[in-house]
Amino acid sequence: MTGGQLDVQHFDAVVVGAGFAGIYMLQKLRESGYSIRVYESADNVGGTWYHNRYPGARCDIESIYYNYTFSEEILNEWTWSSRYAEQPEILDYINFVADKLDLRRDIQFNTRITTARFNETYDFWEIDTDAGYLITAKYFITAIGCLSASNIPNMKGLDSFKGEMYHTGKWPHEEVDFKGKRVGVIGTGSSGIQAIPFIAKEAGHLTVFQRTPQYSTPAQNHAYDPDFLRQIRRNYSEIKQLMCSSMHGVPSFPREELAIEVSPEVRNQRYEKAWQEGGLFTMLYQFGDLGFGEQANETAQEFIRAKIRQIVRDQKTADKLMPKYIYGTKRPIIDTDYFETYNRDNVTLVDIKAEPIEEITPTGLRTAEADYELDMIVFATGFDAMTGPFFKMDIRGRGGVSLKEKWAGGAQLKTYLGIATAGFPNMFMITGPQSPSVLSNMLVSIEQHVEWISDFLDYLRKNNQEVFEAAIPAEEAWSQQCREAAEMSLLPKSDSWYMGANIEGKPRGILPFIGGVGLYRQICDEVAAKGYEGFLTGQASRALHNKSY
Ligand code: NA7
Repeated sequence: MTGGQLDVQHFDAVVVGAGFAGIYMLQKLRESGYSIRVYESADNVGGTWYHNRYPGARCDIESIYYNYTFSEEILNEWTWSSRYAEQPEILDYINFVADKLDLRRDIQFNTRITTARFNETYDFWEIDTDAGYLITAKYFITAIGCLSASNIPNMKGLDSFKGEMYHTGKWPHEEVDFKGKRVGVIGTGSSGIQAIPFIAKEAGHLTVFQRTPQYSTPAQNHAYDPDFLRQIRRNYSEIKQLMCSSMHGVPSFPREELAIEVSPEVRNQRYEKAWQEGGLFTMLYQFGDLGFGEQANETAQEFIRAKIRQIVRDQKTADKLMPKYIYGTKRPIIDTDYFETYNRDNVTLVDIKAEPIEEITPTGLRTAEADYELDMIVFATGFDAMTGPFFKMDIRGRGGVSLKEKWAGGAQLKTYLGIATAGFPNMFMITGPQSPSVLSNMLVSIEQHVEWISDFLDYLRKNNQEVFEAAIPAEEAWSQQCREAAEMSLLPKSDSWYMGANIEGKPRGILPFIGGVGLYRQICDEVAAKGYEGFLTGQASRALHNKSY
């Protein structure tokens, strides 16, 4: 406050979040001469990689592809140590980029955006923070990540627990000591499967509470050979082109050959090779029909189930670990010694479908069958994916309508390209719902969105257009296209977070666009080439309503 008046800072753009997306958006808009401020609730850059620091946390995309590609200098100056980088190394990398580009001076840390309202009289966003001051910005850009709203299930007695309690997605910065403790892990998604082998090595006893058994294949992580890295650097422009035109943002493609058309021997040889090679999509890419044909998919499922039976010595435990859903309809998981961990004497597996958790007690938890005494509970229970991070803020567009009202409570999710949504002028979402995002190497998706948004802003400036908004028919058509694409795949057949099925009360529906990053890029480029078709642009938001596109 100065002289009894509230200080209001104005920027061309306000970006929420200083993870990979936010800091690249900052760099891009700074280059184009916009005034920009990034707000970040944490005390440093990193986003997902700042918060997900549980033991064993590492990326499931190969390091050489999981980095920025916009700067040759940055590419050449950074050397990854291993095939799948650990969380501290990725966080070091983000810090390295932030320092190199001198980005911190435009980032306000320890500040959470609580509310953003579009002011239709003046055509700017009014933004409140938990630090209590107001900001205005012409453009409001979310870079809030897809998996940043952690999900702790609302279990009876949760507050009564007297021991330590953690969520993998909000891991403390202080070291967590498992030594000699009785630890319970709830959840066996990617996070649980990464953390469990690490915790088991230290804990006195580890009890894993599993709801859905998972397919997981070995990551086959290893240190990088310097010669290999030199070769990658030499060929990076070609590699980048492959990543950008691919399905999942990595430079490989599914084979065309169909699993149902080859002999069982050929199938098993391929699956065995994939198992030995490691990689997130390696198994799924062995045949062209694994993502679409249930019979074909069953062959990959059976291969993995047989591997689990071979690895896990106790047959009762192995039975509990048998996954049954359609492989690939939940995000594939890669691990290091996950199934082997169940051969340890200090590890017990509890199937909570057979004996549901009834309540958390002061000293542990109670299932329908038994009481488990625990010193620590680790929730590896995932996230309210993609839409959840938006609902942590109160975002209001035209007529004061909130985004939550628009998307939640049974309403169908609607966006245009996952970048914008009708009724919310001058707002961009980086890797928003209905973009490929979580189904891809996030870095490829982030760079594509940031560059596309930046080009669109330059177009608006050049054409003296003050406001843009997704047109309703364009949004309807895109959202329909997303649903139809999903229906052609096997994804809707599983209760995954891709379908919003992990969160009680969340409307069921496909969250990402499943058509792949190559096709998606092509669509976005065509929209741009046609003068940003599907967007209304003009001098004032009030006039946009009368326009057709
Ligand atoms: P995920 O993949 O959503 O996994 C969450 C796990 O927690 C999964 O096993 C869930 O079982 C389980 N879960 C969720 N809610 C409950 C309740 N109420 N009770 C018991 N168990 C529960 O999250 P992750 O953090 O592991 O991974 C998220 C992404 O990060 C991952 O896909 C990668 O992209 C990186 P369910 O399968 O729903 O039965």
